[in-house]
Amino acid sequence: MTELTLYHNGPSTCSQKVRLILELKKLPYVSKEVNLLAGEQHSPEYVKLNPNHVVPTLVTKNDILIESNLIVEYLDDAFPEIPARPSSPEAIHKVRLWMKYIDTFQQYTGPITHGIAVRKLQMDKSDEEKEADLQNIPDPVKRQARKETIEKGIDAPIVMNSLKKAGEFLDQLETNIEDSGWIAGDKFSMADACVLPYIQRFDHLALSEAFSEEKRPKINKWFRKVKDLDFFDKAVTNHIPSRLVEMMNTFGEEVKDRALNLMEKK
Ligand SMILES: N[C@@H](CCC(=O)N[C@@H](CS)C(=O)NCC(=O)O)C(=O)O
Repeated sequence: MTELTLYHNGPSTCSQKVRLILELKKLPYVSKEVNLLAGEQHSPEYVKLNPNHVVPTLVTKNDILIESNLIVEYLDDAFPEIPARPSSPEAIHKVRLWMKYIDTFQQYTGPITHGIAVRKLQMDKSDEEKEADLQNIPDPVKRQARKETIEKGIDAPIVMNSLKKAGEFLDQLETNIEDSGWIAGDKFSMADACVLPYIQRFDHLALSEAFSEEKRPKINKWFRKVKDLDFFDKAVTNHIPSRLVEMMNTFGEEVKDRALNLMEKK
């Protein structure tokens, strides 16, 4: 019997990766939802577990683990019965390249999501509440970037640049999906788990035209394959309130054409 407690958030991309691997491996865990919109990631109790004020955090019998990609690696090392890595060293190298890439790419998803949708969800907050939210962000660079994103939305330079990076990410992915239909090797692996949440997010933000059958057919097919996995809903869909998906979609539709153009800007 495993003794794992996951501090996570339903829609959070980094949390989705970990839940996908937990479900792939059929590992039971105690679920502790951290409400990011309410700022629970900044609470003193949570910051003791994760000093970076972010989700996810995995608590095991012996340790407190942070960093989603490293948690995924840990799960495969600790529970190898159902593997999340392919077997050939070359395919494992490809998995690692993708994990490294995604670790860098993660910084662009926050601005895209905040710039298109989260800023709209925060409109009801008073100026004092908004300022308090900003002051909770420990890194001053990130704090300033978030401020610009909330104020200017898709016109904030950081959001525009992030959308361009998203287009590059999609190009990279389209050329890397193998004949097997997966990213590395012949099965769903931690590389697919780490990439999926970003494609899912673009889909929620009404940007799926960027990987339509005509535009990026391999991603289109891959995304359908991942969603067909028998543990997909348990790991992903069931944790994301449909009301939130509808809102992300509505706000995405409002800026969709410009966002898609920025994604394709070379
Ligand atoms: N490198 C970290 C990044 C974690 C991260 O940025 N998590 C986001 C959700 S996907 C978060 O908790 N954001 C809260 C905030 O920005 O206030 C990881 O991979 O675990």
